[in-house]
Amino acid sequence: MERPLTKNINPNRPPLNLKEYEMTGGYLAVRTVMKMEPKEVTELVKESNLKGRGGAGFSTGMKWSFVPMNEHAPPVKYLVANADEMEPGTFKDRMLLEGNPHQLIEGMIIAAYAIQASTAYVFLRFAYKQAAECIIKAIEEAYAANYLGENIQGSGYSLQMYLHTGVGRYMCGEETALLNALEGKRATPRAKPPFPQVSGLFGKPTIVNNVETLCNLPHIINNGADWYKSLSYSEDGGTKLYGVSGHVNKPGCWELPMGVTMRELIEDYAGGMKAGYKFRGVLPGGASTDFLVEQHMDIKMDFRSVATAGSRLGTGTMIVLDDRTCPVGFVHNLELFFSRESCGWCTPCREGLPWIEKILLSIERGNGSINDLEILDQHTKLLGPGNTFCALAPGAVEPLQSALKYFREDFERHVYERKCPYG
Ligand code: L3W
Repeated sequence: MERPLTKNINPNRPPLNLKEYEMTGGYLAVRTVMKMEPKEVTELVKESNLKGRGGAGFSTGMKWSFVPMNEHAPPVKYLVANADEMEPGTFKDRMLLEGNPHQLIEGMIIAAYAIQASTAYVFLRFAYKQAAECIIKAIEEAYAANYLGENIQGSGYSLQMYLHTGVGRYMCGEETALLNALEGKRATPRAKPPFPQVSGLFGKPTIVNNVETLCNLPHIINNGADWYKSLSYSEDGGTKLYGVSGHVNKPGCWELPMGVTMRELIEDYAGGMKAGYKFRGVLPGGASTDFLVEQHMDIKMDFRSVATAGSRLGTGTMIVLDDRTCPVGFVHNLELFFSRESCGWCTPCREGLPWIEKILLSIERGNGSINDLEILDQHTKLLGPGNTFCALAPGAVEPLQSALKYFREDFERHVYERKCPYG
């Protein structure tokens, strides 16, 4: 089984420095793309079926192809690596940032060249201090070796790269809020369209790609689209960094073929449930996705299959719910997070999420009424897709709406017994 993204990551030693990275074939792909037309690079990535790993699964090559590249296109363009990993339960990008920072930088140079960006930013989560050190050092080494800066490797192409650390807001993971934050403004989302590919940072064409997405690029360039597609068990190309947390024997993060089943992840890689705990459900892609339950154990963890089962692959890092954890308390904790992280820009999200959180707290403490369940049901629709400015609130109500579907009895017991049955 090939693991291109993580094969050179060893958590017990510092990440590869530039020389060591070059010895593993690092930066060969930069030399290759500099001899290609930018359009050819985009076509190759489109052909590879690489889909965005930040949660939405949008085709990467397709996204790049929306950047205006004709003679009337603005001369200034930007590339941004979205490293603002704050989705609850998600810790996959951290592994790549701390484990092999040059792989990310090489991927960014490839993406920047494809859209002819002159400046690239790594937008990094505030709390990722160790990752910041790794990225700063790698950027300095890449400048010193002329993989960044003026006239890269004599190609005539120049690229400047900067690290920008956020201040710790979940909202900054949304690409347009991220761009506002990078401009020094309050991190509220922007209306789409126009999409950033046309009007992004400072109004210029901008591509925002997730860290894992970018780390795939050197391997696609070096080995081709067919090789990349062959790594996968599904129609989506490549491998995926999957994670499992919760009361399992071996919580962790593994690079596996895209499309392994949920059963393989939980039973084989995470070692099954801990003694004394039974599986009840799973949020497959961080917290802002719908629960899947026992009947879904054999579905493939790829974008289409998880959507067909009524959820989303999201970030691919799953949170397991067991039979000794109260589903109401579990969901309340998540809604507390989302309500605090709402940027307050649109009314349904600003007002609706704290309302949901208060109702859930009241139910959890045994003070809820059966009518509260009806109000929660209504709110999952009122805050659903199309009713809010961005994806934060629709994502936030996904665990709630599916908990009301699969664990309704637990909600009702809280109301009728006037206490949490889990003690
Ligand atoms: C041009 C169109 N471009 C879409 C582009 C768009 C963006 C990408 C995805 O949220 C989800 C969210 C979280 N013309 C386009 C187009 N694009 N239509 O494609 O866009 P979109 O709107 O589908 O999603 P999004 O707003 O980027 C991403 C979910 O991911 N999520 C959160 C993860 C959090 C992290 C983290 O902490 N690292 O990843 C988990 O499930 O809820 O639904 O670039 O421009 N017509």
